[in-house]
Amino acid sequence: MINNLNAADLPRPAPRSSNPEIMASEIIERLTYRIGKDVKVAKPHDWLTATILVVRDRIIDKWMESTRKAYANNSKRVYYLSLEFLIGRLMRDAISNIGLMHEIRDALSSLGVDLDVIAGLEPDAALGNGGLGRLAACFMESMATVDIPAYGYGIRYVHGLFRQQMADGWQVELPETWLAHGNPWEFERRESSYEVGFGGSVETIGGYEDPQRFVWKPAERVIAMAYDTPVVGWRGTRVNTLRLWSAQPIDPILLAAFNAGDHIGALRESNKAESLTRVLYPADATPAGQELRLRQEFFFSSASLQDILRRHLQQYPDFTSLPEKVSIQLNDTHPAISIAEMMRLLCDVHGLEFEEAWKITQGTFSYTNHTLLPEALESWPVPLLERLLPRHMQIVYAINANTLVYARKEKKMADQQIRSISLIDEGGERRVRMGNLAFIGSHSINGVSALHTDLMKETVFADLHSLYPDRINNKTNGITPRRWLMQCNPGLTSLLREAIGDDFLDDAEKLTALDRFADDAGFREKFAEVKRLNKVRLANTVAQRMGIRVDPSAMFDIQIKRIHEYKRQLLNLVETVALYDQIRSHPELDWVPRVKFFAGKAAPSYHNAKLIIKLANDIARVINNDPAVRGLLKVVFVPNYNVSLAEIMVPAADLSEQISTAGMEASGTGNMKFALNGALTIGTLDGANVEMRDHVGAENIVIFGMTADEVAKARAEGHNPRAIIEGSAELSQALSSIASGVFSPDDRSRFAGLIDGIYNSDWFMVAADFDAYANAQREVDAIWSDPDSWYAKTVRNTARMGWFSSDRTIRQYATEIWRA
Ligand code: F55
Repeated sequence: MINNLNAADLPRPAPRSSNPEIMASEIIERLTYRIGKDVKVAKPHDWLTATILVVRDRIIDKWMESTRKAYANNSKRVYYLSLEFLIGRLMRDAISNIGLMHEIRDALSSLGVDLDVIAGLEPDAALGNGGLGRLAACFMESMATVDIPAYGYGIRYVHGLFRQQMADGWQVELPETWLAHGNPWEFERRESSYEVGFGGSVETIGGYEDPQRFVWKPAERVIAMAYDTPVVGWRGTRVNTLRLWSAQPIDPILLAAFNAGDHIGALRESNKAESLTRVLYPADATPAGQELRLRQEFFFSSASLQDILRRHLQQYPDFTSLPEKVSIQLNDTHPAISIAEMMRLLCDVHGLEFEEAWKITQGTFSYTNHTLLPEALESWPVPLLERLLPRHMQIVYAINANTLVYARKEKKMADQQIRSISLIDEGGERRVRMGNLAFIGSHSINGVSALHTDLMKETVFADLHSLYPDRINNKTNGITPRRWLMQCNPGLTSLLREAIGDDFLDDAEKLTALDRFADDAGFREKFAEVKRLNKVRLANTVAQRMGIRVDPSAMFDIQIKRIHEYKRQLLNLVETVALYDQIRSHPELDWVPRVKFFAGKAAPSYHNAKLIIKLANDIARVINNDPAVRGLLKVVFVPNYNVSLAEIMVPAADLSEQISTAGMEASGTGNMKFALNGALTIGTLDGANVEMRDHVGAENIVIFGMTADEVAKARAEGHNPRAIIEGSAELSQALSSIASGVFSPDDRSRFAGLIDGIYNSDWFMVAADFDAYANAQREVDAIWSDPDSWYAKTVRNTARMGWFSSDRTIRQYATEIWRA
């Protein structure tokens, strides 16, 4: 064995060449010897695989170097635990970050292959639902970019987020199969396997005299096997690892049963194990609450922690240094059971005392909250936890006892506060509150925008905040400018380089140099031309996929995100109907031609969200076919929204719709992508919109509607939507036409329930904000009608959005939370 040599003395492969000719011959080599095909019979997918293998080689050298460096320097390691990583495609990102775009393109074209064509065949890794999962993907790229030794831990779902198809305007979910052609990015690590248990009982050893020890005897066990994907930072500075766990049976087949003729029964256990990591839960706000989901959460938490502790012990004598050398960031509460699992591993497996283990646990963990919606806060029934994770339930009780004693005795908290900070929700069926567990077990709890963080302190975590006033802090979200500017918008990137040089490529905040070009008519014209070409590209995509023709000279007004009542696609649709009515009643006015684009998936069990999709399609059919509209308004619902579609739609937007009910969108990140790419935002004072206004300037964003305080007040005091509706002729007409079936002649009452919700409670303030929104839209029209003013504003948006780079966010996590 030679692995006991010094790193410097190890035999190494020759460095990979970046010469296009050599890379071309390597691609042929991979095609022949790895895929087993010659050039004549190779399919486009084979070219893609061969190219990825050649790109991957160039990353591996840097990958190993990064791993060695972290070890040699005794650097602190950051672990990002997330049940979701919404990555999208990897190849373009990787090629561009290692700076080989031209070379690979040339290598391929010398072989008669078009890089763009094969890049388009790469499936999206859609291992996430929406913003939370996409944030994890941006963070992975930024952590590599700012040179932080980091690992992402998650689940290697066989099926990512479902594909969305339209059947007569209704969403239909189809299984997604991203691994169908194999996954050339990943490395299976059979040696990194861990056992994860479920069920069974807890045995107590020792007692009065000896220190008491607990041993969990699980009834079921599965193997967690690691798959590693390299994540390259900008300019290839550092390559980190995304480690995704796959569940494997301990016995692939029960031979005794098989031999006894029970061929199905022999596979039952094996199938059960594998089903653990088969599919991503498709809900992005309401936790599924099924046992399988809790199993997924514990499975990946336990495997990750075992891996983390093993790596630590390889390098350090014991766990006293854990908080100094390891930071574990919990992406929402989905991995919160890790707190109890860490305590179990430290106490039961490694023999630490409870108090000592608790200090280490708290010093190591930090938790990010992504939502305040009460229905989104995870909690698990006590009986379920007791049955599936009996030892963890004991640990939860022990943590709770310590916390409540401290709160009552030292902090003199009253019953009401004690009830709210308790890990156990006693109202009704007893449940364990995962948010409280994550909070109490962490030294840092952060929100994802300034407003959201303030609301965390005032609402769900008010009592925990008064108990631990130093813990809550803000880390406003960001997006990676590599994917969300340089790759998705090469036209704009070139123009920016021409205008302000290359500094912004390494530091997005250098985009401020563009500010002065807002007043330069020549520049604005070029900026507008880039936008036009991006709109043509989207128009072509829509023509090709849906057979709908849209005019690229119209304003492209885009709302793309998960479908949710709080995100208020319905407000946008109602306003669309009102505008449609206006255009027909006032044909003599100068209406600004618009195309309203929508895209997004609804959770399969979210009835109203699915109805909203159907409404969008019903409205589109009527408006797009009405000659009285004279093409001034078009509505397009683009199916199967995913990262790759976003990469086409974001650069093509003139207007970005960020219109959630104030106080309900924790941050939003799509808002940032659009503004960076030169769209004007119409939005509420919600989430990160508030900080976007501060950065781009109030004159460069169109803000409307109630504030979070006003929403809270209206809800508390009860507002009267009926009176509001009666007071607005446009709104009443739009609502009654939808409710009466103008857009659904085949089922006139289809939308009656949806509209009743506005009349009867208007929880999401659709009626309350309607007039303000409609007026804001006419203000947008006025700006559009003066192109100089429009493009001056949109240029300033691009110039001033650099702060929203996820590099800045990650640096703040690193200095203020991880101290890495
Ligand atoms: C997924 C699963 C469950 Cl069980 C609950 C929530 C989710 C989820 O996808 N949440 C989510 O995407 N939250 C979003 O996080 C973004 C990143 O912080 C925010 O920008 C956005 O406001 C928030 O809704």
